[in-house]
Amino acid sequence: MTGIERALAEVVGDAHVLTAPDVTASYATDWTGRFRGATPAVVRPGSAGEVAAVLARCAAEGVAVVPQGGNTGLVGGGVPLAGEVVLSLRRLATIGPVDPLAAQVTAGAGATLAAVQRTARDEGLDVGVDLAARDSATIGGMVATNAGGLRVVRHGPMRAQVAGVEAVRSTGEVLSHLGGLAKDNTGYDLAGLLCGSEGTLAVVTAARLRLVPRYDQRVTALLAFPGVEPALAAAGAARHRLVDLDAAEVFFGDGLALVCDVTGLTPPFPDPHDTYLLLECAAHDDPADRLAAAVAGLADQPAAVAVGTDTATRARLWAYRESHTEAVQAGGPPVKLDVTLPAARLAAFVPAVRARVAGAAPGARCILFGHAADGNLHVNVMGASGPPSAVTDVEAAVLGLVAELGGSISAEHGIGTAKRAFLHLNRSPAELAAFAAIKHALDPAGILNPNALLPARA
Ligand code: 2HG
Ligand code: ZN
Repeated sequence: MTGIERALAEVVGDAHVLTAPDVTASYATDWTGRFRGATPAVVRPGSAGEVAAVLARCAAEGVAVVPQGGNTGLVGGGVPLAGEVVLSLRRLATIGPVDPLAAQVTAGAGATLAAVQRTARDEGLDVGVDLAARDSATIGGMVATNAGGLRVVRHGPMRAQVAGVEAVRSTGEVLSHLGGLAKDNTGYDLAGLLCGSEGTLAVVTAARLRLVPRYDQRVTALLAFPGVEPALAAAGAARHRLVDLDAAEVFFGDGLALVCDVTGLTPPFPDPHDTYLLLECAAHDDPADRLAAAVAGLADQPAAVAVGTDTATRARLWAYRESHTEAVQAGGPPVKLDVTLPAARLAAFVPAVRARVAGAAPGARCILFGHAADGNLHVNVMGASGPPSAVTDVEAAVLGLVAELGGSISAEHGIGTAKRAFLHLNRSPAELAAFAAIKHALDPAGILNPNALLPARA
């Protein structure tokens, strides 16, 4: 062990400083395999106090740290790309009792979303955010990245669920504000600031979460359309008409064919269609009639409809959408982009982005899917991951188009390391200067997640 590793072992115990390369390897690579780093040590503290002592020692030695939860991020924001120490928060997995009156719970940073969902559901409540990586994604990482997911249309992103956080600065100071008061106008909203800060300002160790009602009656409908315009018009109509709309997801014929090829799922309809819209309603009473009436009232009727009210049918309809990430990944690490467009420009973006990708990387496959009601599309480009310059051409082409259309280059996955060179497309020099000032004020040693979010210093 080196000097810093011994110092960290004094804090967390020898068993919680991992240094063997075969053990640390999985902490040094992201889920897609696109971002690969190396680390001298993975440190696994068991309390906020230990996180504080670890950070204080790292700051004293000028050792940079990459905080990491479930390592499900898709933008390289949790990968030690320049040999940083990995600070794994997974041992902070305690979930407090649910407060049924306030409808809140406090969860440790390392608790998985699925574990918190189970705790909340046992009390007749639920977590407002849901996403496909629920079994591995952790609350700390979800706060740090302001995770979005499948229910944003109804409950908002992670920031809307967070009523307070506990976090540790690189100075070793613990910021704890977990009271969860509904009204609390006592100064800066540090919890809000830390949501989406991607581990660059402080390390989130726990969060007080607002919970939402647990809706036991769910109905899911998959609608097929001949083009993207009527599908998005249907998503907009559903949003206005259905108070219990829980999700409105979009995907396309090429993505569905890929999903069916890779997973062996049978296609939902005998004939292929251009665009698919998955709507889900959830309520205390059966929302099936309300959903059927909304579909019947659509100006452009879908060419085909499949409805699921039982768990197995609903799961199959969801699998067409949720298996996209895995199906794309089966072709090797793709270029992954995650963008939002203004609602009125989303339909035009679809053919435009396909054309830009074809221009930047001839022969690459552009698989689009996402959260229709949020204007959020995931642009996955397969077969363009050759030389890094070609990847950058695709990224520059797509993100440039997004910026031209007034969109965001990161809807829900964050900037990470993948998009830091493009942040200027969305953020002015004045905003970036404010970001730098905040970073310096909270992390004066500059050791927290140095490769993520903020543009590299010249
Ligand atoms: C989803 O919506 C996730 O399924 C992952 O945000 C998106 O794989 C992706 O690009
Ligand atoms: Zn998504």
